[in-house]
Amino acid sequence: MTDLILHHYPASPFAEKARLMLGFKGLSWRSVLIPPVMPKPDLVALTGGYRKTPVLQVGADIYCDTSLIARRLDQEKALPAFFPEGQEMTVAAFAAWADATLFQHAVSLVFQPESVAVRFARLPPEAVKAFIADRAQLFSGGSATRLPIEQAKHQWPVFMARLEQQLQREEGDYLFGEPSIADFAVAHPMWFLKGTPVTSPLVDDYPAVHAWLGRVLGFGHGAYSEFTAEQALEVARNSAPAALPVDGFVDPNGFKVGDAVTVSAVDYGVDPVAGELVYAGAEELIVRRENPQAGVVHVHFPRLGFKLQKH
Ligand SMILES: N[C@@H](CCC(=O)N[C@@H](CS)C(=O)NCC(=O)O)C(=O)O
Repeated sequence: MTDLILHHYPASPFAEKARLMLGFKGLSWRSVLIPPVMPKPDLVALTGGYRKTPVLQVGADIYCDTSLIARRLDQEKALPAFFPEGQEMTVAAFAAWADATLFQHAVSLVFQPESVAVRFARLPPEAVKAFIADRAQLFSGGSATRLPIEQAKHQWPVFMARLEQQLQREEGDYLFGEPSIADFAVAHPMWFLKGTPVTSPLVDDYPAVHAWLGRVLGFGHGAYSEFTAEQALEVARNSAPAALPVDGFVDPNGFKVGDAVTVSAVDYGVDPVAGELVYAGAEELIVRRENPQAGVVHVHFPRLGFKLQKH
């Protein structure tokens, strides 16, 4: 069973990034809806503790973080590529900036009181309170901080003017000519802002960005069908993890295959995942773990933005 299974929820911007990446590749996938707040027992049974959204499952292999999910999808279907030949460094670095800085600004803008009042208008006050408490917990222990709204408002026009200028060139319809991971990483914070009329002018006031966003969102989500968390766990239990990559990469901190380790994000959602290190490469870390619900799984993380510690 090698179906692509995306664990996600509709309102998540990073999940939208992943859905658009699947659409861009024209892939078919299974959709497992997860809760937007903790607890997420079925997801954590697969990841071993990682709680962020989305997570991609392929059999008994679990991929955390959209930067790694993009690389896994390129393996699944090489073309069209997220990292076009000759532009690998440019588009990866640009995407990392957008996923961190641009997204952080969008979060601050979306969670300003005027926008929250509209976005959460139909939710009962307790649900809003629970959401805010969950997100405070999400940030505890990590290096990321919430950007004050004044600072987000102050800086946003700089980013938008630069994007507008980049997209006004005539060399192609996308940020770097042909589509790349950079487009998907910039599109999801924009999609987030387009969620209510309070914040949508922050995107729509820029005509080239507005037109470009229409093209990226136009890739759609690919073909998907609903799947339950229990079905996804059954797939994991009934599958064996894929063969491990083989290369001569030497971990700079001396971690070796077989070490008992934890892997955690450094920015936010830093919940550690404990297991046996089975691969430490230049881009990717893989930890083997076992639990009764999921069986033996390999949990994959990007090296960038995560830390490895002895367990
Ligand atoms: N670097 C991560 C960021 C993922 C992320 O921040 N996701 C948000 C939702 S858009 C999240 O996990 N929020 C808390 C949650 O869903 O529990 C990635 O690229 O996947």
